[in-house]
Amino acid sequence: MKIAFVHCPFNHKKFAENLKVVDEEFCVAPPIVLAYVAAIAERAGHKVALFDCRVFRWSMKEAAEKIKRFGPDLLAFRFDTYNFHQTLSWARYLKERFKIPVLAGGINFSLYPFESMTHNTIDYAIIGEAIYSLPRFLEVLERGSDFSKIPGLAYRNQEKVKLNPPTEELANFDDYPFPARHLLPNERYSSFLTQRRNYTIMLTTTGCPYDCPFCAIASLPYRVRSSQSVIAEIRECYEKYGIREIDFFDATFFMNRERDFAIFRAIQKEGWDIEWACRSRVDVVDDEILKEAAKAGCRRVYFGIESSQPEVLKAIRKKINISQIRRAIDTSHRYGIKVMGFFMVGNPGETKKTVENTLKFAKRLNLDFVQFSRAIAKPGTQWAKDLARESGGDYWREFILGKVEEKRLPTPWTNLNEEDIEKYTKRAYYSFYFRPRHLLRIILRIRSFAELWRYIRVGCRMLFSYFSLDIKTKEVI
Ligand code: B12
Ligand code: SF4
Repeated sequence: MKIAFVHCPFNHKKFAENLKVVDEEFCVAPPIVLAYVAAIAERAGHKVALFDCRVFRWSMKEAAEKIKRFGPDLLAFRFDTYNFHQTLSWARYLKERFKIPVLAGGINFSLYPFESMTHNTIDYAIIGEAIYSLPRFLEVLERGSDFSKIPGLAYRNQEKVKLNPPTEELANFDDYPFPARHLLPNERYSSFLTQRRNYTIMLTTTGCPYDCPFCAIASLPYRVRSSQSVIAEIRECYEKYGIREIDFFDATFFMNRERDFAIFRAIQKEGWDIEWACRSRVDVVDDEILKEAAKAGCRRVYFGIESSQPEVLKAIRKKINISQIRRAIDTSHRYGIKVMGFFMVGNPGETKKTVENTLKFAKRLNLDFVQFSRAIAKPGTQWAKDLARESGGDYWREFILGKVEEKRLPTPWTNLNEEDIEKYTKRAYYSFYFRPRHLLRIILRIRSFAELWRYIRVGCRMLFSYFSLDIKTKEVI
């Protein structure tokens, strides 16, 4: 069977946590999830192609022309919640054009399977993991039509949606094939902070063992790949795809010390000239691990800090404290690792004063980069469940059903209103990045013309967004 995996363009949504400029400029990353699913189909003996319409900026029509040359029997899409309708419109267009079935999967099908299947464009969907269900589904689709025994499959039978429960058993992450990077234009990807090409993203764990109520990853099962598996994937990236920079997208790296040390030793022993970045909690790092990470090419760590106010950190159940934050940042800097701090504006109990204090703290910490996001009730989180209970309706469910427009969600946990949160977030970026000392620090570190151009472009957009605020807001912080 010939399967066309399609990665559609997506853009900033009103309910998103990030400012538009951040969503649009932060990264054009490879669609690694689709590359995983494509690799599963390929391992099962099918012919696959992956069309990254986002990176090539293809219109639907252009994408259709490329896909036509491949001549698929099946179209496959990954759906997240935010971009559900945007992806659906692509699926609808291509399905009408090719008159072939549409297969769907992705996190939104674990959260809202029935609601997603109310849209007739989607013929089949895999709920949960594709590793075992997808090969079985493709086999049945090719040879027969009894879908009733495929775990985690959603399909239609005489116009009725059928939903087979997914298997309870969780696959070992080591059993996954490596993402099918041979189907991707690896030389085209980059992030705002990328220093080298080729650049890729990689996953060495899924989920997270913590349970922060605002986080969508907290509900996903935590699985860890072995050092051997990760090292083999790095080797493949380095030798086969010329990759020289890796962004580990794990929710929180540095949680499995012995495994991590084994990975660091292998990178050094093999002499792989790579630089890498990762995300981490501040309370799982220490001198030893950051020192070894730096020796193995770690150049940036993104720490989830969220707030400087103990009462806010307590309210969001982050389970970290100020001295852990300071220690993690100072230690990273000691070993030449740059630090990005993630903060949220509009947390439970947040006031103008707490935002102001957090911003002052971020400046004092000597962070290299910051990201301020709006605290929102993301789909699948405890906050979203609480909001649905208190407001008597689940916005995300209604959104998938197509009954409500894209809009900002209420934040009843703070007295700050929607406008305040938006303004303080913009103000925080301006106030952090446009300090003369910080600007000079950035300029002195620029390593290429491309990097300079990136900073100018994003800087101008941030300035524009700040100057569109009214005078009163500018004076707030
Ligand atoms: C890597 C990643 C990305 C990558 C790659 C995405 C891609 N298209 O391949 C990039 C950086 C591009 C990305 C972008 C975005 N992401 Co993202 N991403 C992740 C991340 C960190 C890891 C996902 C992963 O690799 N999992 C490992 C794979 C093996 O497991 P899996 O995802 O569960 O996939 C399995 C099944 O779902 C199923 N499956 C998945 N897709 C498909 C498709 C088909 C056809 C089939 C049959 C099966 C199937 O099979 C897979 C293998 O078993 C997750 C957070 C997390 N830790 O999970 C966020 C996450 C999924 N992303 C999220 C979001 C919001 C986005 C963006 C909207 C962000 C933005 N505003 O720009 C965009 C939208 C991207 C898009 N439309 O594709 C949210 C989703 C929330 C939601 N309910 O919608 C998450 C949970 C992060 C978060 N903190 O909220 N993302
Ligand atoms: S915020 Fe970080 S630590 Fe908390 S659940 Fe999410 S990924 Fe884990």
